[in-house]
Amino acid sequence: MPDFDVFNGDADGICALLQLRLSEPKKSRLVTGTKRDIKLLDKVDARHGDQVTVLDISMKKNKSSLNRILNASAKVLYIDHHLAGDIPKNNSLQAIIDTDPNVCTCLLTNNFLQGAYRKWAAVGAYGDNMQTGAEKICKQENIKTKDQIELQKLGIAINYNGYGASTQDLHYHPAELFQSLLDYSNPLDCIADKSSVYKSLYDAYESDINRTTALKPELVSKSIAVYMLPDEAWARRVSGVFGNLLANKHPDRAHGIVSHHPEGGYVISIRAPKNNPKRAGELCSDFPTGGGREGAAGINQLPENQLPNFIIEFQKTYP
Ligand SMILES: [Mn+2]
Repeated sequence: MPDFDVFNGDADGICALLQLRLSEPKKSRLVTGTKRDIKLLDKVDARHGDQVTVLDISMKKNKSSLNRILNASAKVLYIDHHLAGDIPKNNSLQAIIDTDPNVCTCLLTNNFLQGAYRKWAAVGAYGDNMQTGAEKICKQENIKTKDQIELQKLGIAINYNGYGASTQDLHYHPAELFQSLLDYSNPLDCIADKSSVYKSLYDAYESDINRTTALKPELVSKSIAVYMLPDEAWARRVSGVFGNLLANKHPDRAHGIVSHHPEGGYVISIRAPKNNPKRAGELCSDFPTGGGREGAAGINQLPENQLPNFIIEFQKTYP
């Protein structure tokens, strides 16, 4: 049976796996989902001798399944930048975990592969809103400014595709998107190819993000802003990239994006201030279905009556 490649359906997860599978091509079983679908190891039924590669999902949130997989004598390569909790001591586990707010899974994978596919690492880092890391790579690669902007747009478009309540909300299933991007060892070739997914994805992103310009914050101060999005699929798709856009525009402010969960309650996206990326993960982890990292976090389904309480905690976190 083929091995398992388990990856977050956002730009960071997809571009980390692109680097690995361009370096070591293999037909694997792809296990992924929307950006918020992170308990992916529950879906992996690995046996003795299987290789399981896990990218860009919290080890803490997948701990029991990870132990089950290790107990089945499968080998695991785990690369991630979310909260991990205690890392199991097991010779079959190779864990590369770094929760530094300026590091993402693509940058860790780039180091692991000694820069084998730096441009794809830059795309994923841009997608995860890690400009500093992405720009460093572009410098090493002597990438022209014009191309750098294109790599950033590709990263944003792939990241945008990951957001939605279910994979039906997405333009492309993340596994399908990964497969079609795997045709390009150089992302600039994907950008230049008029028949690639890039153009249609970027057009969709632009049309969704343009609709946010009419939105006014529900709550705004020097230190925070909260936006409520309408109960529509475009709003669910755009919530994460809209948060990144606001974070870049107002780097001293923390941002909360509230969108509607189709089954009731709210989906919350939090961006810590870009100039002090701290405490977003802690804040969201205090609520059931919440989690994330220092700079960016979220709650998958916040009960309606919990919203006022959440806003109070948000204000306390970023006074
Ligand atoms: Mn990531």
